[in-house]
Order: sequence, then structure tokens, then C-alpha cells
Amino acid sequence: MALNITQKVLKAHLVSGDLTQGKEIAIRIDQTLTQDATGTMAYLQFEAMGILKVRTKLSVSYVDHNTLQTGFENADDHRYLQSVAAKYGIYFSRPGNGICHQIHLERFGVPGQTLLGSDSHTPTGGGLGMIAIGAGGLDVAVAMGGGPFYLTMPNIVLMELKGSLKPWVSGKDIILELLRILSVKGGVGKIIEYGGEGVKTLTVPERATITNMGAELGATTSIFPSDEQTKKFLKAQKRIKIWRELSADKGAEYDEKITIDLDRLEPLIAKPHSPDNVCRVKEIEGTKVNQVLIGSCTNSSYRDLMIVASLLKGKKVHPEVSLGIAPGSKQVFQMIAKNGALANIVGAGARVLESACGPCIGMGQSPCSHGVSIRTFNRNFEGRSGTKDASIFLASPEVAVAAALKGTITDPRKLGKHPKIKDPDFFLIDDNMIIPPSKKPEKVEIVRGPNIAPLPVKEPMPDHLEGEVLLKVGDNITTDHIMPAGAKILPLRSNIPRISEHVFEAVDPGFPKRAKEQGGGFIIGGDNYGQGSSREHAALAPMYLGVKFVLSKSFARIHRANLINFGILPLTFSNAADYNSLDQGDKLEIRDVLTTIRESGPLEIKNVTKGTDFQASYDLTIRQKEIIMAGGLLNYTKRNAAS
Ligand code: MIC
Ligand code: SF4
Repeated sequence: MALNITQKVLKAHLVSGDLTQGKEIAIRIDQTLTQDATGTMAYLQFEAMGILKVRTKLSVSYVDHNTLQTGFENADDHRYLQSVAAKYGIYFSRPGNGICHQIHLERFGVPGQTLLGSDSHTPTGGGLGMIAIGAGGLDVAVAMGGGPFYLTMPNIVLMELKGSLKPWVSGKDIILELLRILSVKGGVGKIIEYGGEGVKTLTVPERATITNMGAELGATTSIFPSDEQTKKFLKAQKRIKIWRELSADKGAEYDEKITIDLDRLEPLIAKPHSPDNVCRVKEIEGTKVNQVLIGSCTNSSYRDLMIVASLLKGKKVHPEVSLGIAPGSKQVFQMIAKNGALANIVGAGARVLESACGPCIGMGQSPCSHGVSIRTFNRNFEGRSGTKDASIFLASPEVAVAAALKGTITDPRKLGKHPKIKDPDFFLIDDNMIIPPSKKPEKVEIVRGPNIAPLPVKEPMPDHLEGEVLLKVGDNITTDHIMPAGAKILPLRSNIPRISEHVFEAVDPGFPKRAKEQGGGFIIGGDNYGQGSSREHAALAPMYLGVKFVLSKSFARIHRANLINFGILPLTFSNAADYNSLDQGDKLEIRDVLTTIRESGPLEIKNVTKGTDFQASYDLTIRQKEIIMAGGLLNYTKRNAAS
């Protein structure tokens, strides 16, 4: 049978299931990655499993999120992560080495392998022909322990790229166009496989910009073929040995097909406050800009920064714009320093930042009040920048530089001739910031600072649930709404009691207090509840506050899995119209929860306040039911290990 690329990789890694769309499959994971903000929890969970060494082909622990050290917390966490990595056979990428996804692409990714990462932008690896999936830290911990990763077999969409991009149009515009067409929920339950003639014209870093932001579509992952471009990139990274060709068989079938004509694309931009709120740059030209930021795991490759440097050469940043630049990796940083491009950036008046996530996750560089900020990043959710009333726009490096020079949103085509940047024949290789695991792991002591609080435990699911609706929210609620990040809250990631005081902070600051006073309760959501990041804290902290179920119209994939992992029931309305009848403060009751779930019947929910009844569905696999009933994946894993 003719197979597409996705089927080939999944088939080679299949542990259970048969690739039937909508059915649960389990796959073997070759590589894992974690970053510090999700990593501390993942490693605490890994430690709790009592395994001596990771059982993957490769596991890497990156430090890139919590690098603004305004107190002891982050530095303590880094030290903990470094010691865990040394002890358990994990490579450690030191703070300053760059953003996990960029480095993983450069130094570790392998075509045809699987990668599971505790970060939603892990699909960046799809640019190299990997099946790279973002997940909660606990799923990654299980994979490090050699366990398979479970997912519902997605639909496979062929994204056919025709023609080639015009000057000033780049990979970012391709993914923005897709977001415009499909929206932030258009990719839920789908894997996007790229094909067609246009693919050949895109380099690996350009492909990685596209697969990276496939996360914003809600897609499980995105994948490109492994071809001559991949070979060239790996050769330039001195990793040619791991190259292998990967392409779809002639006649391979797909569940859906979308065609994009690259020749017809123009520079695009996503307006506040959603990555799918996309229009052509020329439609909003003239908007005054206060800040421009270039970096993040989406657009901070050598190609991106060289374009920026060439456009800034001999010019000055507009006096009313603050331009910040964070190279994606030490490799990129060192190369532009060495070839002089950095001098053009600095000379033009840019503020050069550390090679890390930085402003993308609100770690510094929050814009001014009512500020307009153009960023090459992937998310512009309200408040994520650290300034609630700021307007964040997402665009390519070309569009960002045009704004930095002109002081207003400007179609970059007005800048004249596009500086064609070629990727180098060889990148500068110096892995001194990557520390291999210890050769004497038994001698390594794990260092734990006071920021690391013990993991909260949850009791098994009771048979009778009652409580009140603690909060009712609308559609597309992000994990940034549920569990905000930023410079103040992110350092509390290893301390669930403390971080839980910030749950829903920007939506309803009274939430944590109310939840505690009520001894827990329920959350009502709209469509695509929990879109965005993979942070399991958006499930763990509500669990700690006693949230028993989230009832919504639909869920984003990773967040739904995280809720299950922490024993919170993800329920959907059997009849979406029942959403309208519920209000915050309504008292709800469900009886016989366990028996009903075991028998797969619909759950009858009684609205005690309104005197009405309605039904909720849950669509859980047998394994997921057991996890929920056990009170979460950790309890379930421990119980299974004991028996
Ligand atoms: C993000 O971009 O939102 C993050 C911060 O990288 C998250 C992970 C986290 O919250 O730690 C993600 O995308 O998964
Ligand atoms: Fe870091 Fe931003 Fe990428 Fe998340 S999206 S990994 S915060 S650079």
C-alpha cells in the first residue's frame, strides 16, 4: 500500500493501534526534549517513577524560558535540572545556549524519528522530517522512562505548495496564510504534511518556521519530507551521517488536501489578539509602532538574523521604536558576531538580548501602555507580553525590520531589493554549552533549592461530584489565560501551591480564593478550551485548587490530555445549547460518576440552582478512564508498576 510520510514514520514506531483515524494509537518515542519552565515538573515526575536512566535514544534538557534571574528561584531550578540531567543520562543545554526548538533542529533532530517535547512548539522538528509532538511534562516523563506516547490518530492533511515565494515573502507568510484559512482550531485532530513542488524551494529553517507555528493551528504536528534541502542543512551542521530520505509514496492517500500557491502570497501580519487574525500588511500600513522584537523559536535562525542585519546595515532604527533582537541559538549568535552582521544590528540602534525565549513569554521587554509591538513570534494572546492593553502583531523578520526603520507598519516591499541570504555551507559548530550526561551517575547528587515544592497528590475520583461553577468562560481560552506566564509567575513553575495563586489571574483575579473557599468546583468553557501552550500547570494548579471537571464545547489537544493526566474530567456538552443555561455560581451535582464512566453512558448533570438536568459526554479510551479514576497518570503508573 502506498504510504504518506506521516504513515511511514508512525508505522515504524507503532506500539499499539492501527492508524485508523479517530482511534487511539501508541507510538515509541526516540527522542525527548524539555525546557526549564515545564522541565522541573517533568523531572520531579520522572524521579517519582524510580527509573535509573532514560530509556530513549536521546533526551535533552534545555534552559531557555526562565532566564531572567530576579531572585534565587530560576537559578536554583537550573541547578536542579543540570544535576538531574547528569544523573539520568540526559544532555543539558545551558542557559544562554538558546531556544530548545532552534537548537534541537540544529544539533539533535533526526529525520524519520519521533520526538516528544514538553513544549507546544516541539513540532518545529517536523521541518527536518520528524514526527515531533508537544505534550505535557508527565507524558514526556513517561516517554523518558521508555513508555509509549498515546494519541488519537489524527486526520492527515496534504498541504500542497505550488510555485515559489516572491521576494519579501517568506515561510512566516505561508503559515500566516494557513492560519487565515484554517483558524486557531482548524488543525485540531490533524497532522499537516507538506508536499508539492514548492517544498523544494524552502530551506530547513524556513520549513521549521512553518511547522513551529502549526502549533497555532491546533495541529498535532506538521511534517516536511526529508530531501536534498534536509541533506544540505544536516551537512552544514556536520551531521550528514543521520540523513535519510523520506518522501510520500506515489499514490499515497490523504484525508484532506489544501493547495497554496506560493507565487500569489504577499507579506502578511496577524493582528491582536489571535494568531489567526491575519491580513495583508498593506491593509494596515501606517499604524504607528512603539516596539519591534525579532526572535523566538519561530523566526530567529541564521537566515532570519542575516536578513535583519542586511536591512539594518548603515541605517538607524526609528527614534520612537525600541528594537530588540534575541538570536535563537548560540550558534546563530556566534556566527553573526563573527561575520560582522551583529555590528550592523548594534550600529542601527537595536537592543541585543540573550539567546532565549525572553519577551515571547513575557520575560522582559513588555511594551508601553497601549503600545503597538510587531514581533516575529508565534503568539499574540492578550496580556502575554506583560502589558494587558498592548496590541501585539505577528509577522516575518522582513515586516518587522520595515516597521523598525519607518516607525509605522510598512509593506517591506517598499524597502527596495530583497537581500537574498544563503544558508552557509557550514554552520559554526561549538557545542560547549551542551553538557553530556555524567559517566559516573551514581556519584551525582540532585541539588534541590527551596523553590522546588513536593508534587501535589490527588485522591482517586469519587463517585459523587458536587460543587459550584467557579467560572464560566467563552471560546478559545488559552493556557495563558488559565495559568499565566511572564517574569513574575514563571519562576513559580516548580512550586504548585504558590503558582496556583495566579490561576485565571487576568480573567478573574478572585478565582483562586473562591476555589479554595468552595473546596473546589467546576469550570465551564466554550470552544477550543486550553489552546496554546503545553504547560501542564494549567491543569495541575486548577487540580490543586480542587477543580474536578471542565465542561466545555470542545478542547485543545494537549490541554485535554493534561487534564486527564491530572485526574480532571474533560467533559463536553452533549447538547452545545446547554452552555447558555449555565452561570457562574450554579450548584451542580453528578451521581454515580464511576459506574457511568465504566459503562460509557452519558453523565447526567443536575443543576441544583436552576432545577434542571442536562447531559455531558467524555469520549475517553479505556486507558484514559482508568487514569481519571485513579486520580491521574502518576497514580495510575505507580499502581500499575506495583501490580
Ligand atoms: C509558550 O510558548 O507558551 C511556552 C511558554 O513555550 C509553553 C510552555 C510553557 O508554558 O512552559 C508552550 O508553548 O508549551
Ligand atoms: Fe519559547 Fe516563545 Fe517558543 Fe514558547 S513560543 S518555546 S516561549 S520562544
